[in-house]
Amino acid sequence: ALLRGQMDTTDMNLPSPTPKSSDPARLAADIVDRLTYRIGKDATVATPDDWLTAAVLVVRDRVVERWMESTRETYRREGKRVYYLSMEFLIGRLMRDAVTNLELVGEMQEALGELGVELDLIRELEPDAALGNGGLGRLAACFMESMASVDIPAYGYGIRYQNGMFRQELSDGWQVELPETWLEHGNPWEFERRESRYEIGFGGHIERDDADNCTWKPAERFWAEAFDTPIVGWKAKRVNTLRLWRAEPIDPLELEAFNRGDHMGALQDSMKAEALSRVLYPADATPAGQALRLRQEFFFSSASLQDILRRHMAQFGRITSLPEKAAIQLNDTHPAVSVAELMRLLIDVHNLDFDTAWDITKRTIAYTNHTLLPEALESWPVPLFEQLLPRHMQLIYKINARVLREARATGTFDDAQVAGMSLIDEHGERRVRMGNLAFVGAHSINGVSGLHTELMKETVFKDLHKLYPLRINNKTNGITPRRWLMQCNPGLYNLSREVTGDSIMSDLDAMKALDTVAEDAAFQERFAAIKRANKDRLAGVIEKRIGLKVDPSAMFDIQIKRIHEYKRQLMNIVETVALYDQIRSHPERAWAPRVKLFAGKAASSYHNAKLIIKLANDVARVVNADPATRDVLKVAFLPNYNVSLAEVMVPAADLSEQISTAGMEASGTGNMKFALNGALTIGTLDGANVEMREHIGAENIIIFGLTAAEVAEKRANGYSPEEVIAASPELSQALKAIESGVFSPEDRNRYADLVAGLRMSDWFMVAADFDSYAAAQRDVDGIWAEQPRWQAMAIRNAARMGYFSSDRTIRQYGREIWNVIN
Ligand code: GL9
Repeated sequence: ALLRGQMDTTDMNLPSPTPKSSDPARLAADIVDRLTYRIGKDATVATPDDWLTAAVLVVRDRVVERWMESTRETYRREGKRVYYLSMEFLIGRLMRDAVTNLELVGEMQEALGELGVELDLIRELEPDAALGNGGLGRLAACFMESMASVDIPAYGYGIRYQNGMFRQELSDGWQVELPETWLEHGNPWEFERRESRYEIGFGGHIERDDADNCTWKPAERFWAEAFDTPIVGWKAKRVNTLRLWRAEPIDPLELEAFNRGDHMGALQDSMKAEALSRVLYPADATPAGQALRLRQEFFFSSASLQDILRRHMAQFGRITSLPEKAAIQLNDTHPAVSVAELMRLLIDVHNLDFDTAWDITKRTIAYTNHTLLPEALESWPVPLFEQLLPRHMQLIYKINARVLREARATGTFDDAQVAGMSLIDEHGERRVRMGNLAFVGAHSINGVSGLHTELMKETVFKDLHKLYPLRINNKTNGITPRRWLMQCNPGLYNLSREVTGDSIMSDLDAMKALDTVAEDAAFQERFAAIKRANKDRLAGVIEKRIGLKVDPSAMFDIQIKRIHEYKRQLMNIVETVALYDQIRSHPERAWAPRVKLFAGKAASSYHNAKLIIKLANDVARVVNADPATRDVLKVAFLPNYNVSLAEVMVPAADLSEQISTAGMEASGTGNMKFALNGALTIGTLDGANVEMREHIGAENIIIFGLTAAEVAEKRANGYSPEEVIAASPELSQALKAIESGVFSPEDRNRYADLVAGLRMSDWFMVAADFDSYAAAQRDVDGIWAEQPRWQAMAIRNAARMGYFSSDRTIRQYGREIWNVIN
């Protein structure tokens, strides 16, 4: 063999790699080394991007040893591995994450300093990896970091989109979407694994042999090629792998066609492959419904499962032990086709019988549901499914027959209930229900907050829950305190440690010690000074981005998240208009100065969401230009919200807006980030807000509005928004101003339909909750006027967020679903 070493290296006496030093002088020399030999540039001509790349390569080197050791350790121990399958990983920038978790911040600063380069400046040049839409994708990123931090052997599997989430620009206040090119300067974090590739098929037919064994003969075939990014846990205890797949053509160039002169046709395969991993669907909580999306879902599910089975067989040699050695977590229904693909691989490739395969599948797979919005439940037209994945369609019918047999055998379900449990929706065009497929193919189905999990049992999965009552469980979301406290708010982190000791990054519950100094005037002053410095920095960003000057001593009131009607940015804007009216009518009152900040992207096809962005900008234009309110009210919409912008806005917030219609936000995770950074929350009893209130204490959070049960009751019994509006002079006046064009004099009808929607149906209960919201805002003003009280509340918020560390969430998954820790 050419490579003897591939067989057995034990007695070969190979030289070991040079251990990587973390001495600043050594780091500096290594950076120059990478610049010279890897990038091929002299220090005198190196651009800031070159310095960043060189620095990343040096940091990456420090990760690799721990990475290999982690992999070897799991192998030696014959440990169980966790596989997190997700269409989205919103990881953002990795430099600061890696450097802090390696505990090399000071050393890297010094090393770069010696070279005349500022770490904080080149860090800002790193592209923000936005391979996700919002909360679901960011949760996957926090989970990856936590799994490494709590020492769980885990792989994240997803798609290496060439274009992630679009870049948002504002043109005259309207959202404009532009492609994001995060790979423009290459990606020094990743390792391309040309040897790790799998064949992915679509279409074609099924061949059956005499023994009734099936083989799928796809008509189209591609490669999935792996790119690995190391994910460093806290103190580099463990380094896990994020493995993202890129599609490659099997036939990059059909020479025969090319020679015929059909140059485009010759590249057909390449173009089809490229389309597969080209772009992230930017629809938040509404399925795209296009064939390409289903192809993407199958592409990464199949590649990941083939990789998982290959690794399992290579180490254990016996497919039936899969559930003891692998836990596969499906992040929402996007990878739900994995249920059918795992069945196909077990039956057609590993020659198991259906029953054994079904048992293994269910014991290996678990599913997390992230939303109850009916429009978000994925389903695919049967003809499309059948055409792209004929073998999977067969298996789904077989699985369905079995589930429906089990349901009927209980004798407790009527026909309508059985139809609701079916994997096939038979109303109108027949469709494959991905949520039901994920449910029946999993041993665990979890929601992401206590409320959401209970609602899941009562609504979408009511009957499946009755049939399999032990499967649904709750795992309340969390956030990683490394990125969302230590890295984004070093001031507060360092101040906290004076009181809590050094353990908070591995034990966020230790923040509780801050309770003891919540009323301490000297501590409050230092706490407030840190907030003020963070606000000064954000004020600088606001001025730079949109040219607006804001007063950092005013209350920073922030709502940042995807723009969605259920998240009710509209209610916030309407209340802003009402407040503006009030201030103008009563200039003599002592108004609490506020800066109202918004940021977030709207799905490209979501008309009302885009209109809401425009409204925020229109209101901002009028309010900010009015000398009558100049000293007390400013409104700003910051473009292109992403993880990096969140890292600046979250630590600068005084007030966090978490005001979704109760029952509609599955959890929320921004709510947790704000509270941990010492903002007060104004919010509804929705998602994780409910549990935040329990932990923070009802006296330290401002709750208003209808409960989920009250919302359901109102919707069921008919609710008349017009009556509610008529009874509220503030709301009436604000709506009249908006619909009559006060904020859009150049197009007076711009908001007529939007407001008519509130008057006529108001599904999201904006009118119903308005007065309660406005009153809560005035309570907030009252607290703001008593600064010592505000500061005490803010400190208690930061102190009591320990439960919402994603380390806690991941440990619960590890114990209760994956069985990887005891
Ligand atoms: C979401 C929920 O809407 C959030 O409430 C929840 O916090 C996150 C994480 O569990 O999941 N579900 C969902 O589809 N999105 C969420 O944010 N949207 C996307 O990010 C695509």
